[in-house]
Amino acid sequence: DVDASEYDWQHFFHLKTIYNWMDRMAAKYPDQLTVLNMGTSTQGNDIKGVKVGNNAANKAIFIESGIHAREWIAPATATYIINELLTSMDERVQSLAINYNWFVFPCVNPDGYKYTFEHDRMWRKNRQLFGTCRGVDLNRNYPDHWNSTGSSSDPTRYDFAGPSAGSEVETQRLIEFIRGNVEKEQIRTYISLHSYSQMLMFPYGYTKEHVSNYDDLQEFGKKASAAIKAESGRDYVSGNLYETIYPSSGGSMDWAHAEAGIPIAYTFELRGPPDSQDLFILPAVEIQPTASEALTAIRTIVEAAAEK
Ligand code: ING
Ligand code: ZN
Repeated sequence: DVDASEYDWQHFFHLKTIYNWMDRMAAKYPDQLTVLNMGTSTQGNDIKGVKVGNNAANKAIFIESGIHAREWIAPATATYIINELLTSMDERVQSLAINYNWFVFPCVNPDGYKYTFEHDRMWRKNRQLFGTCRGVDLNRNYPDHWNSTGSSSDPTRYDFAGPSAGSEVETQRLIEFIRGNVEKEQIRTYISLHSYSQMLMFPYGYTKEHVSNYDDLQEFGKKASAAIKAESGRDYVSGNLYETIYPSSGGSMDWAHAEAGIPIAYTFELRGPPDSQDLFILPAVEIQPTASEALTAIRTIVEAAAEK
């Protein structure tokens, strides 16, 4: 563990350190950054995030990461984005900070994230108890075509959808936050960060039927992959989630788009390691380039949507 002042993007950090860092940033940038708390998790950990920007006329972008505990690159990317919005010398990033308000919640599964640091690096779900086993896959728990495809009713499985739609408090807190802010804050873009596979995906996950704005989301996704290719040479595949990765229901992105009415919704699968061992364990030297290309993709999507 390090002091929050030593926070960087060359290491992966414990929940407590990420939260300390957010508090430090709020103290340093009191006019631009506010720390928010959605509430507490199953095991009583705070689900903290930040709002960057406070121009009430601006539309907002919501970024969620760490819904899967072991995908450490996702929270690291989220804090990178927060930092860039406040400190970047790149005029294109400065424009994003000026023209949008940003809600970023780096660890929406704090119990699971802690567990990957303290007990089992490969844990994915939350830590809710079911008899002799634990954990709901929070990205299968959302109340939109819940448990209809690509999820399990078996609590021992990694993709357990939970006992009912929206059963988990982590799911409930995020839903409440979005419902309470989507209109007031004009949240028009929703980004969910995962690893690994290098993909930029949009709804739906539960069906191959096309969303009403399929052509726009496809176009923005293709522009974003081209921008990543130009920046780092990496190939990110873009497309609807069902056909690009695998059918799956109850994901936060489908809920955000279909139930909360947020038109622009993506799930990013960020980089995995260069060799094919331990696919969730990305070398820390990859944090900077991975997070940078993710921000480039978000910027490209937001800019392309603004031109419509
Ligand atoms: N992939 C995502 C998963 O939850 C996904 C893909 C996203 C499915 C959104 C459903 C909805 O399985 C990883 N790597 O977690
Ligand atoms: Zn994931």
